[in-house]
Amino acid sequence: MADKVIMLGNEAIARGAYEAGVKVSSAYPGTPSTEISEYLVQYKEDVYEEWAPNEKVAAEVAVGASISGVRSMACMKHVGLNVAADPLYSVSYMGVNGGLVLVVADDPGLYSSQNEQDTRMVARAAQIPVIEPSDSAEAKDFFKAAFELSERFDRPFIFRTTTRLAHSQGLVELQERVEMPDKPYEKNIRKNVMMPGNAKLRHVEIEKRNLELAEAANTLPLNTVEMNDTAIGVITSGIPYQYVKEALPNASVLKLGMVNPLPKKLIRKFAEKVETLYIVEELDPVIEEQVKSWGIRAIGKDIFTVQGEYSANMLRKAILKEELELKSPAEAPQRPPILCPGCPHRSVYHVLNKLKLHAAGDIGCYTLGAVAPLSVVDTTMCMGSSISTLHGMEKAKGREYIKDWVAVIGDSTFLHTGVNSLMNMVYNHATGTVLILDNSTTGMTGHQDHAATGKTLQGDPTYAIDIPALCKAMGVKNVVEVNAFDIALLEKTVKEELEKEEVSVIITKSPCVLLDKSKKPLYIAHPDKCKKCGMCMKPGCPAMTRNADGTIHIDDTMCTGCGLCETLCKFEAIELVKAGE
Ligand SMILES: Cc1ncc(C[n+]2csc(CCOP(=O)(O)OP(=O)(O)O)c2C)c(N)n1
Repeated sequence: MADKVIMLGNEAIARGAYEAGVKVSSAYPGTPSTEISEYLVQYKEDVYEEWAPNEKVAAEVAVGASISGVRSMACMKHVGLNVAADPLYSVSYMGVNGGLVLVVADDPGLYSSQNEQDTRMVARAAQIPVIEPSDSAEAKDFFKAAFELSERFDRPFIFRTTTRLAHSQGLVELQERVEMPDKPYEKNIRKNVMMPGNAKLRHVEIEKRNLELAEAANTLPLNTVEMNDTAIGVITSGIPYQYVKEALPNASVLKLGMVNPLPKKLIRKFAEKVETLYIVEELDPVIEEQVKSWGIRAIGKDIFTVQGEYSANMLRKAILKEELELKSPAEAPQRPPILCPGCPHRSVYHVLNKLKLHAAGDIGCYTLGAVAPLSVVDTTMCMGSSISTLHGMEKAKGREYIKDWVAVIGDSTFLHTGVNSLMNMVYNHATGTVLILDNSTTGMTGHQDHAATGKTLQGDPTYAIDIPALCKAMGVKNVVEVNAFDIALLEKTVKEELEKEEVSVIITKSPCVLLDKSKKPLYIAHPDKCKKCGMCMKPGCPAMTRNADGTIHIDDTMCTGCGLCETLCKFEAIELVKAGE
């Protein structure tokens, strides 16, 4: 009997990749897609995988592997697909040799993203077919099906997941790996060289392929009909299918495993059999708008929201008009996100705050420099944007305007897309100051390595990109490295670099506090020496609280011994009582 195991959605996708005979995977971390690559490591004897510096590179690596004739994949979060959009639109014309699947994880409800975009919209625009599973078992099995369809129809596929699918568990039946023989490589410039004459012909070809796929979708086992009571019929897909089954156990359901292109005949037939047709899809009305455009009457976003996650109760209330008080999932007290105790970003922001500077910010743990009491970061848009935003301000308003501005970016984000922006500053005579907060990891997404950490995804040693040398090679003359906790030197350096009439880069180098597992030094606060001035509290360390009399208490279970408070105390009221190991 086949083994059955409980797996997270992301774990099941990794297993599906292994069983499908995937040989190459490239990814850039992004919640909720990151663990797919981390689970895939266990199959490293069979699947080569890597962290790429960004999603565009990851997608192109996968395309290259596909052209060479092997099954390949790339993984990213929804906003990562924007970074990979350039190759996406063109590989759509090229098609595949070995099967090619991009896993793209959406985040309805914005658990850890800067927007709530719907990947199905991007896929439709790029004419890429999309498969969407509803549980872990489907995550594995549909993933394998995606490769078969990719090769059968010569189309790259998107495998769309959401946070709920990625991070919930279900029973999965393990199967053997299919050892796919490599497809022969045949030189074919009409298919693989996208210059206008070739692309014109390929455009015609892919329209044809997509129509064939849409026709096949009517009978594909990925799309299933469950006929029950015909008073209510629901078209749904992905995780919302689970909510439909819970809220409306007697309804008839057309469950779509392939959400682009849609099975028009199947949908029409289903719609004819039910009295009232509902379309239940999280985020955008992608299925709904198409179905309605075919003249089929359906209820969708008229009563359901385009924001956030759905739930069974939400459907009961909207469809069955049950009087339910929908409780927000966050009944727990609201806790604003904060930097960890001992985080090196905190001392950098303390200095910037002291100097009353504004920061064009970026995406990472250090985005939290936007909130009180640090309150330094004024803008955050997308990865890599800090440096170019600062540059835009200077070009709009002149050098004087940005004298109290810096750009702030993490090491992983700098390598992702910050490099190009810095190049632009040097090229276009900018004078701004950029701080690279180098904590030697991709902290925000859970400590993934990157091109400057000296370790591969598998943890093997490799060449570490030298960030200061990289900046110098691009023509930045002022490159200074400072320990993030040396606040006196950092303050002096920031002041000096802001005065310079050319681009400066300050690299604050201190590893993420969570990377160091050794025993930490311990500090205590002496109430008798404490003058209650509050200096040590300014950076907002969560390990520090005030006693009833206004003196300071350091929570020894939270203190990581960074020593920032000791440095800030002018009265020697904070003492190191135990050295670290
Ligand atoms: C295009 C895109 N890809 C991935 C992500 C997910 N993500 C958010 S921040 C981040 C990198 C954080 O690392 P780093 O810049 O080193 O800063 P740290 O969190 O370590 O302070 C990633 C991968 C994203 N938001 N956008």
